[in-house]
Amino acid sequence: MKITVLGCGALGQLWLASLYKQGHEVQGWLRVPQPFCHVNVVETDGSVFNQTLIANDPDFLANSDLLLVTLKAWQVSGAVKVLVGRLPANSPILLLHNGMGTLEELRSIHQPILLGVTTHAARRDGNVIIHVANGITHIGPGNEAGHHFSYLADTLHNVLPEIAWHDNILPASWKKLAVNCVINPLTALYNCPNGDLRQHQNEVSDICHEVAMVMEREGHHTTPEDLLYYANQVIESTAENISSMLADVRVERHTEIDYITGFLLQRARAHGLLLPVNSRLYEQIKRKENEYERSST
Ligand code: KPL
Repeated sequence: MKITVLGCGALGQLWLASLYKQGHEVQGWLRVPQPFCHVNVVETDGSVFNQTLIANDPDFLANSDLLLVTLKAWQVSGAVKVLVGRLPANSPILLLHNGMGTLEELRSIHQPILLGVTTHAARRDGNVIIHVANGITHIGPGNEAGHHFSYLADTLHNVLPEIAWHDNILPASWKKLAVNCVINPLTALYNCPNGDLRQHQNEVSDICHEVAMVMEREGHHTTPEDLLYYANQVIESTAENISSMLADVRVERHTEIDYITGFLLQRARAHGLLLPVNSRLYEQIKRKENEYERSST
């Protein structure tokens, strides 16, 4: 396949390297246009992929079979809207990011959209991307036109396993949202690795209670206990990790809070629910973000 990867951060480079190794034709797409992108990935087995690949080639984009979007949630809809008219009409766009809400922002787009959530962990260390842990990527249709692309699961599974196709991706997206609502703001506020949240079980449990209330109203059956069990599993399996939100805060970058806790609060409001614990966390992260964003302008 011919695939353009939009966003060449940790996850983007991991996909570029994996696709290239499986013989797919790939290019990167960067916001600041440049003809090449450097991909430097250390795999989980220690092997290194270090190649310069083409980037921002409009002809390649116009013939791409897939646009894989690995940007941060808040960058997605703006960037996709700019590129969508330059893709073949039936080529799907696969969104892989933390949080939810981008589908609503892209509602006017008729291009097939797929949504994915992943538990692969990759982080930047200087100029190198470390593939920290293998995981599962759940993908499924994000709009009506996206329903015909289940075959992609097999193709992508051969590239970066595991891939699971879901005719309804929303339950998997909500489960991941629940974990991000717990781990991301708490680690950013306590400035700690994920594993330290073992010491903050009351807050972890309160967040899960509130998320479960919203999920039930959204029609996804769950219980606070299920979410707490799952969140604690992820806290254990990623104990050494620095969450993406803490990483953003440390380098004073815009965070994904509006698409994580912010999305949860928006859905809660639509159901007339008040979420005091998540509202407080949202305010605290926004205050932090505003402080450094204001001082940099
Ligand atoms: O997705 C993550 C993130 O850091 O954004 C978790 C699951 C919390 C792992 O760190």
